[in-house]
Amino acid sequence: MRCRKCERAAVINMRQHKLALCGEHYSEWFLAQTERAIEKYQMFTRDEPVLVAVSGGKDSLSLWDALLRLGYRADGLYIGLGINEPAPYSDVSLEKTRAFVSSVTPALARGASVASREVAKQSPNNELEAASSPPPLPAMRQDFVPTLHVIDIEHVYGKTIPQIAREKTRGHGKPCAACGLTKRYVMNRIALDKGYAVLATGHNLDDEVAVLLQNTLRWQTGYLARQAPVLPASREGLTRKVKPFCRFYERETATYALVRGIDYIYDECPHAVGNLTNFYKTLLNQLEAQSPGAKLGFYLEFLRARSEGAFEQFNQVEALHECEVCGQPTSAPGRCAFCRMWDIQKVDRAVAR
Ligand code: Q46
Ligand code: ZN
Ligand code: ZN
Repeated sequence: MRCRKCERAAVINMRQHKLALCGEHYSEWFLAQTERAIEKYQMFTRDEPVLVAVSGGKDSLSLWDALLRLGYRADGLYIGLGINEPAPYSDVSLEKTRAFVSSVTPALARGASVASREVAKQSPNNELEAASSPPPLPAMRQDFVPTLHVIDIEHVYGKTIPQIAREKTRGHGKPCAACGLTKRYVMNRIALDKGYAVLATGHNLDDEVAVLLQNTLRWQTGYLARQAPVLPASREGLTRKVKPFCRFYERETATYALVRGIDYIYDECPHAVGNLTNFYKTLLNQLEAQSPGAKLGFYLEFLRARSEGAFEQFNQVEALHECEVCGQPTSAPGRCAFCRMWDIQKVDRAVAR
């Protein structure tokens, strides 16, 4: 397969776009599409500081990389969950994130390429090995050096996610509910406290469509009303949340990471194995194999219907209260779910934060 633009060996063939591209032209295309999504959905401007939630995985590291190359003022936030059984998932993901920062920081300073052929060679995708040279980077601003914020949950709150999950009913079975609540809280808190205009996450099209299918099968109209590339800061205490990669297939973000030489953690969190979202992803992949573009069509048509007001009546902002401990918005009076789960009692916002 040859690149549509230059006849070099293609690293990816996107059937839904009928487009095959080499590493250099794919990087260009990927960055242009990212920029287009940011502008189309009015996510943020070049003057606004952006906080990227990074997990060490391909999506979040690619997102941070792409935003930096596009000239946005993007910092990273890594949340250490303490998930190291049965495999050292958290330790390895922090290592990968730190390695990314140290590889990209000097590159940003000198405007050089960080693409690594070594990583491309390790790729299971043989086409990538055919890429003859690492693609050059687009011009990037020289006046910004990104910061990585690391919040270690055990260090700040006294327990790892698996430990708190074992203690609380919320964590029965898998720790995902406790983990999700904690991550959402900490991301919002740090974004607000450190003055970021917006919080960006690396959710890709496969993630979004799996959630969409899940919510549609159950006609969760409230969730459908709130599923969007941009979640505005609907009230004080909540930050704007955006998903610049929501139109990229998972294999597209993986290919960008490989082409750019980003070394990410390949393994999923051990608790993600066998979850419902992965089951829906498998179903949707079967659909996509029969009908290329089906996932993208499902998502974009949903966004169109949503923008035409199909779910407007279900988009009710709950009457929110202020948590009596940390001050964060909460649906019921008293302590918020986070402060209750972590048993934060007193008005000590330094601890809650
Ligand atoms: S990190 Fe946390 Fe996920 Fe692992 S424990 Fe579940 S929610 S699966 S995105
Ligand atoms: Zn090309
Ligand atoms: Zn609280």
